[in-house]
Amino acid sequence: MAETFKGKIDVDIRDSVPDWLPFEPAKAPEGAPSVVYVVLDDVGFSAMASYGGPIETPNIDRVVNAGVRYTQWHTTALCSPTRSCLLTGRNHTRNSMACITEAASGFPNASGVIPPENGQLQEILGARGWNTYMVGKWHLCPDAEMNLASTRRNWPTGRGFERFYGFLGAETNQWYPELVYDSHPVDPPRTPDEGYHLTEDLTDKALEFIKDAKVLAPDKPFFLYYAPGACHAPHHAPREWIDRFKGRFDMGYEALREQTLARQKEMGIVPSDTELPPVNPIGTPEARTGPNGEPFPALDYARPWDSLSADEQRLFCRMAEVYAGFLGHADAQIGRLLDYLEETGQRENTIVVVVSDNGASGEGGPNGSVNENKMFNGMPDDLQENLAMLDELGGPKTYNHYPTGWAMAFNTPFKMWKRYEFNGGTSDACIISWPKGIEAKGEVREQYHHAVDLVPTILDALGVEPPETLGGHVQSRFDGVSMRYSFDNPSLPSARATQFFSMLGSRGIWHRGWKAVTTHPTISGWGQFGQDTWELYHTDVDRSERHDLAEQEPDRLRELVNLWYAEAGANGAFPLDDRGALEIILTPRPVLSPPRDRYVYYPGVADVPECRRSTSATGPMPSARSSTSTCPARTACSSHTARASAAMRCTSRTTGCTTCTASSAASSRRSCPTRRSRRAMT
Ligand SMILES: [Ca+2]
Repeated sequence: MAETFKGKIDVDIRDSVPDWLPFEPAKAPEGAPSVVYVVLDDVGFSAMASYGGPIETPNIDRVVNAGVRYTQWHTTALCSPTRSCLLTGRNHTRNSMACITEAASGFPNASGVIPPENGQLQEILGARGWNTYMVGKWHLCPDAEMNLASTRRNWPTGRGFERFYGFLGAETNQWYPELVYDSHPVDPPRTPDEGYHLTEDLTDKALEFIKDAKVLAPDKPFFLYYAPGACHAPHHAPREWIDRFKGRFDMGYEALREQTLARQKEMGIVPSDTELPPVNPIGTPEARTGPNGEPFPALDYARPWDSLSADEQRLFCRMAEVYAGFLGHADAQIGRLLDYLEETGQRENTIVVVVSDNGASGEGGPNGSVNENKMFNGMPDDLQENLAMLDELGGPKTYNHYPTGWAMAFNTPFKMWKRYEFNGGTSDACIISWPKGIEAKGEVREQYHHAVDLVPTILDALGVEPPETLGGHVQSRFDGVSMRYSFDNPSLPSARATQFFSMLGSRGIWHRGWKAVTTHPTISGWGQFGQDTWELYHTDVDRSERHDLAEQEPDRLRELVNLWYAEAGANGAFPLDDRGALEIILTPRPVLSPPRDRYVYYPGVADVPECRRSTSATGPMPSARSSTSTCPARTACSSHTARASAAMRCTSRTTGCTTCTASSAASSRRSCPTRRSRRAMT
């Protein structure tokens, strides 16, 4: 808020009195805490040992042991939408993030552009005297603005972060990332042969940013948004980290669920009578079709472990070991951040929040993939080919993702996974510690909360009033409420009464301990939302959504479904979009410059984004279903890295991978006209 000049202005400066106040930057209150958000990606509710899971994260445990962890904290079921909630305190549809930015559809609920009236935490804190830094995954910028000719209004530096080092899209190769530093792309400082991994690089930069300012202003607090690629696909981790988990998943994913649930009960993470739901709770391609006979989504089911061949079990186990190594390695990097804060005496007065943005991912399908770009190019994975790559999994030659069975196991005790509004998609880890401000140490909290609650919580803890205007924009109301009351009060009732969910055709509503949820498959193209089956669960006692009470309590179900429509309307959630992936990808969207006949490339310029579909956003949309590609070549290399695959898609080659040599991944970056290998549904 601008201050009025209170000095005196005369003709001669000697007769005038200055007043610096209107011109000085804001200063945070003395002793104001710093804030660190650690936002993990696609880490399911039960992946970490602190939530009963199989993967030890001793450094995140340092946060757990110094604070509280929530067992009924929720997110949207997807990346960009949750990230918008974490930074704005508003629901995803009000943030125009009904889905990921790549799936923007040109409606107020899904433009991929967060409205300025929904100010972001870094914008608020930056204006109040905090330094603001971000490293890692952004995913809050529309496709058409992710290039060097575009406005930077929706880049991290355009939305309040003073410094940024990371990637703009949904995912990136952890060995050869597509890095942006503030406002332009840069190359990684090292190669994998020289010991490079993205999570380490991001952590180096986070420490550098903090130290750069602490040298000059040791008392100035900061907000760090630390968002590693871990553990979104591609699952890439140093070999020694993967090998630490060798043999740890040999029991298979169904047995892992049982072991995890037993630990969760012992730890008080879930009620002691919680039961595991069946595998494939909403159907399989064999057992269910849509209202007009449409197929069930081909990849959204899990194969029973005992139906797998020994070779398949061996391959699938290694895929889980790679994921565990990826998370364990990220945890070690988080440890470096904590070490620094402790060694410099800052930890006591730093609020550290660790969350995941959604449940574990089912995008690997029932068989997983050694190179998920194959799936995106319509090429099925081949078991023998994949087995031959077993020792390479997680390394620079793969772009891998585990099968759905592990997603289910890492979401224990819940149903389904990322994209779905069952708790498997939306119930996530949330750990908050602030040694100076929270007395509780290592305690569990059961109050029901959501990603939209974090911004009000942080502002409450910092004593910062939400601004009425920000950058000239009158600010809208928060959907979230502060969780601070629960820090030291395990028995107070939830401050939340209602939370609505909507993602890719899957819908749910929680209200005072009860939840209604549809069985509508996401990305199914089924439509006909009025015909959806709604199930009813008493989640206060039935966290795993095991006992459907729809028949016993039809009035309560009707009330909740009506409430869903009311909340969806109030949150601008319509239209609903459950279209298939291809149709979503091929939706006409704004383009920076119209298609033309001649493209001129100069040597030495920055990398150029993927070529675009030659349909303008305002023009007709001819046969989206039959159109096959934005590029003349879609066939990806079956065994090479995504970098090479990306190159394949954007050159005029039609088949085969001519860049596929052992050393080509790095060199192809300069010859490839693309830096990006984004996927559709991440
Ligand atoms: Ca995610």
